[in-house]
Amino acid sequence: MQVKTYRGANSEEVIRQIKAELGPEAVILDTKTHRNNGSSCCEMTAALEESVPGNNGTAASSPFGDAAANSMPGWGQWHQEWNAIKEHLGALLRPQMDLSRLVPRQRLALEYLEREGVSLEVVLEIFRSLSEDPDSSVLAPLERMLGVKPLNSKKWPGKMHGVVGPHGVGKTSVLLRMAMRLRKEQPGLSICLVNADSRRSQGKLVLKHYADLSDITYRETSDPEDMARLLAETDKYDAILFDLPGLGRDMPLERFLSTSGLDQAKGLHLHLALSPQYSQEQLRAFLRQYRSPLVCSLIWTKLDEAFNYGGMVNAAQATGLPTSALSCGPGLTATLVPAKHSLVWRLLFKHQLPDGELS
Ligand SMILES: Nc1nc2c(ncn2[C@@H]2O[C@H](COP(=O)(O)OP(=O)(O)OP(=O)(O)O)[C@@H](O)[C@H]2O)c(=O)[nH]1
Ligand SMILES: [Mg+2]
Repeated sequence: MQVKTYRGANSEEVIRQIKAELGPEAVILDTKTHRNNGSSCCEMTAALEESVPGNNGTAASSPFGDAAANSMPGWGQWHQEWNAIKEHLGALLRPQMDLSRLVPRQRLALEYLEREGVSLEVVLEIFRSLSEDPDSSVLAPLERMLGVKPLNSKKWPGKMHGVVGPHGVGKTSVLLRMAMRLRKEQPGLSICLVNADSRRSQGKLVLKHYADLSDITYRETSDPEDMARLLAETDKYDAILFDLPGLGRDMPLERFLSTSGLDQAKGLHLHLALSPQYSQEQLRAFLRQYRSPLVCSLIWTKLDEAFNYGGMVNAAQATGLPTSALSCGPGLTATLVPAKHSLVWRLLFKHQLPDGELS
């Protein structure tokens, strides 16, 4: 473990030094404030576990960027401690968030976001950005944190897509809505729906039924041999959509991908389905469990059942992943819309669902 002491005029300055030198995984072990020739001086001792991959001061900004970290023994424990420390740091920094430095419009927006479940860490970052420019809108820093990349064939030209996420979050529904949309937009397309764990998935009958009705090929894979056979035949199809099962707590996505043989799929894009209904703790746990370089966007489901939408900003900021689609309503005729910033802001600030219905 690398341990070093940093000094500066205030805690923000010292934390900046620590982040720049040790990267975001550094842990603060001790904080002291001294008076030096009449002025105050902040001193922090920070530590860094040398075996954490990417900890050379240039750690990837996205926790999804490093697949190896997922398999590290003790990583979960480390992450838990870091989260606790970040909360303490937030509490320390909170008094410095002097809202009177903002114009009333900015202050109201920031207070609203906090009530909406946006984490203190994110609120502090927005505060810093707003306090530098009284004319700026809260949407400017929000747009930097929450990117969008609408789920349509122009923005996502790859032919293989899969939906992953917790049990019951709405993966099969999203996948079927994707397939229906593709069929409607491009009637001649040869589409294959793959049930990638036919032993466990509950959605088998639904998938098969809708595939039959819509002239879509239905395939099942239950082991790496089935998967290898399917992957050898991808040329037959224009679009291949994978329905993946929810994973047990002790099964990280990376392990599932390698045991199912899906890690061999070249050009596969996985989309992580989550719901803003989940608590911050649950969202953090799912983001850890489903981290993988193959996961390239977030799809938000069950928007009609959520009471606030701050978790969408927190997850986007924590992962750096763009939001690609918004889903609401049960049944297959319900809405799956490609994400746009205007739709996300309407949800966040007005609780207006993507189909225009007010919650
Ligand atoms: N209200 C609402 N219900 C939804 C939404 N999406 C899915 N559902 C319902 O949630 C239930 C579970 O949906 P599925 O699509 O089977 O979820 P899943 O993630 O595939 O579930 P597993 O495969 O069992 O992990 C079904 O009853 C869906 O109709 C949504 O956006 N809003
Ligand atoms: Mg399912």
